[in-house]
Amino acid sequence: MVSMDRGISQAGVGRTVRSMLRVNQRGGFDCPGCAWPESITGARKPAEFCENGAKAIAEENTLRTVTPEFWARHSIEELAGKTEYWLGNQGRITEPVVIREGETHYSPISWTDAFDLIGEHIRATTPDRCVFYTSGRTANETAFMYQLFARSVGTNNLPDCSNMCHESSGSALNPTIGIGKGTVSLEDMHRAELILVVGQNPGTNHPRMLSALAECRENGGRVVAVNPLPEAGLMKFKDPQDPGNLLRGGAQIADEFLQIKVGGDLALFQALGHLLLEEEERVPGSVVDHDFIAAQTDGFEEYREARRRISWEETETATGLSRLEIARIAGMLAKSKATIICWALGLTQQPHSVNTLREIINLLLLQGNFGKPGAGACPVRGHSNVQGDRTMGIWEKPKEWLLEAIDREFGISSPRHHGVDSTETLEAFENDDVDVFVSMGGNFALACSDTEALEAGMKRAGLTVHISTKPNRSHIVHGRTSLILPTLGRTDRDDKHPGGTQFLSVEDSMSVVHSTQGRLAPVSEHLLAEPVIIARMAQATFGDGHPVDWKAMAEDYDVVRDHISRVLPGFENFNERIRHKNGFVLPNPPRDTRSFATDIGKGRFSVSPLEYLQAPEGHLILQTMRSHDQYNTTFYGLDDRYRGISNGRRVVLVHPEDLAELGYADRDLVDVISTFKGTERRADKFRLVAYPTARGCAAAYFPEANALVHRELVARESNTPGYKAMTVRFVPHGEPQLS
Ligand SMILES: Nc1nc2c(c(=O)[nH]1)N[C@H]1C(S)=C(S)[C@@H](COP(=O)(O)OP(=O)(O)OC[C@H]3O[C@@H](n4cnc5c(=O)[nH]c(N)nc54)[C@H](O)[C@@H]3O)O[C@H]1N2
Ligand SMILES: Nc1nc2c(c(=O)[nH]1)N[C@H]1C(S)=C(S)[C@@H](COP(=O)(O)OP(=O)(O)OC[C@H]3O[C@@H](n4cnc5c(=O)[nH]c(N)nc54)[C@H](O)[C@@H]3O)O[C@H]1N2
Ligand SMILES: [Mo]
Repeated sequence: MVSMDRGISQAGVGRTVRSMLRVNQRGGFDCPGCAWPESITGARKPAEFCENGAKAIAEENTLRTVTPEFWARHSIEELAGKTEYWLGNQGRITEPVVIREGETHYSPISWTDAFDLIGEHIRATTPDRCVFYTSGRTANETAFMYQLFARSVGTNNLPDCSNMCHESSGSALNPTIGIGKGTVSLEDMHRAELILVVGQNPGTNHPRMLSALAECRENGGRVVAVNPLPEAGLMKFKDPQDPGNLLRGGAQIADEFLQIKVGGDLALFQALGHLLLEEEERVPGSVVDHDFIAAQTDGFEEYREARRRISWEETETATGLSRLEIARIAGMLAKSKATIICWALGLTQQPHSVNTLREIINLLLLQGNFGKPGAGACPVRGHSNVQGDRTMGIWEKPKEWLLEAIDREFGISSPRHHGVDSTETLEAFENDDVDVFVSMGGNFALACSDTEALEAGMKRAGLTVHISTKPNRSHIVHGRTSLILPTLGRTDRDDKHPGGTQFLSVEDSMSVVHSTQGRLAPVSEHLLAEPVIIARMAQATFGDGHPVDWKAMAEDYDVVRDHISRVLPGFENFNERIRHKNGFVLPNPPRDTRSFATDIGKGRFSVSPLEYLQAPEGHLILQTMRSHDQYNTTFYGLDDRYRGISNGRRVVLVHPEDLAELGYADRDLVDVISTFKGTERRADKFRLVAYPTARGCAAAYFPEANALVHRELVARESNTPGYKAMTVRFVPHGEPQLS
């Protein structure tokens, strides 16, 4: 198996097997691969992980190290020419290092000096010029301390990867159903009559979800995939847990596949709403859940009125689908008494994303698909604790109740004005408004839009601090002074505390909070745990006499959890309940009681105008996506097995007929130009690949194509970058073809 091989070559046999057996087990560690839940009721398989989770773990377990000698050997100038794949492959960083203005190399620094340097920089500027970024791997206790640190400094500048990911989901769900999270459990997935998987590639990004879909189908449920690409994991699935299945060549997961145009989903869901209402008129009482609508929702009449008429011509243009295809899915919806709609980034990264997601909520409300078995909304989250980080208060737009609760608990005065999100952080870098940038994990330089402008701005910032496990591009395009602080990962033992070995907790995509504990010996004795790093940054910044007892929290994470239990609703008796073998489930009004904690106390239908993406003559709509061999900006290899692409990432997938119309052929080398508001961005040397994507659309990989994303191309309301909404054209690349 690819993944075992990778583990063994990076980490050695014993280390690999030891860690694999503890993934997602009770008392083990949470797989850092994705936020898909484990069963809390049924049995867990001996190996509760997938090939890609195994790769993520192997990546972290590596015995390769990046020592001070590495930094002495390679100048920044040299490292700037290396690929991200090369950088990540060098291994785990072993000691804190620093680079100061005018220097060419990072060099070692003691932890104490590093923290003092951070304290000096923070004290020398104003809070609004400090930015605290978080990547979604950060555990709950860490996230809670981190936001407390930022607010103690005096800022809500807490951008996170969620801003670039599922922010649109939160923006759509909070006002309509009163919670920014999904409303289903894993058991609901198994019991659904119909599951729509929209804008998602679970075969690569959430492989364990395929088992849940397979179980749904075994129980008689049906699955519909909506995607511009015929994603292999959905169309044909090989369960790595079942060798027999593997040999037989896999099962088909999706009963129906709608090959939608990029950005056409709003039109699709409006048309489905129209057809369901039409069916209800034909056979009253057959489709619409009138009792539920009357008792629990608001705005139905306006919605019904708005959906009464539809232009089929425009719907077909927007979606690239035929009326017949859409009617077939409407028929399946009408019959289903328990429907789940799942979605991921295919729906969150376009200008009209928030409205698209509101249409999904309309459909679910229409049939009463909340708070009953096998039904609900299921935004499938990305990073393993991205949902938990927001629960813990990593939010640039905090609610007043949260700040009040923090202030009451700790005796500080949290700032009330909102902070910057990730896109605004990019703007702040550009405008020279950042003096201190602290990055709790992640790789902001590559993850965000407008790569060139961002990198240039980042280099002008006063101090950048990267709390990281492995080298990445953000370390190379660093601020005038820069620190890399190496930390423990999920699988590492965290036992250098007076109170003994510590554990942390995470929240999965279905609001289950459970513990995670690494057990492997860290690759270096110099690594510090993330909570310890935060505490020491705070101590160095505020000195003695700060009302928050940072030291107590760093020494014993139970102290952090006690604070959380008094600040955050749903975390009462946190320390007791987290020690329960399955953890605990956070309250979720739509799921638990069919109720909606919106400002009007009801679920809200909404009406949005039709909107879709249109490319002018000679242009295509470009989406960016992940390959099978990548974890965001970390690459395990250069192949994309399910899509049949090997040894290259600078590719653009285009429908063969579009290629022909544009005057290109498969394998031509081009430069890609994106256009937005009269400006152009260019990325050179991409290989065209004839591929059966929807007509008029193209697909390239994140992050290679991020240089093409204009920073103002964002989803309205959520400000999530329009990573799946670019207008592009090609020009032949001048140079001779690569072999
Ligand atoms: N192995 C692995 N696992 C991961 C990650 C990883 O990089 N590697 N990343 C993690 C993270 S942070 C996240 S957020 C998730 C991401 O999980 P996904 O959302 O599955 O990630 P993407 O690769 O961006 O895939 C988006 C899918 O949406 C489709 N799509 C694009 N545009 C549209 C559209 O307009 N309409 C529709 N209907 N579909 C569209 C694309 O064809 C693609 O199948 O995965 C998490 N899990
Ligand atoms: N074009 C385009 N751009 C995108 C997207 C897209 O679909 N298209 N997706 C967006 C999405 S969904 C996301 S979530 C973001 C991802 O953005 P980020 O979360 O910022 O990026 P990652 O690549 O996940 O971060 C990888 C780095 O995290 C560090 N790391 C790994 N494990 C640990 C740990 O345990 N602790 C610490 N402290 N550090 C650790 C390593 O140093 C590694 O280099 O990118 C966004 N950007
Ligand atoms: Mo994500």
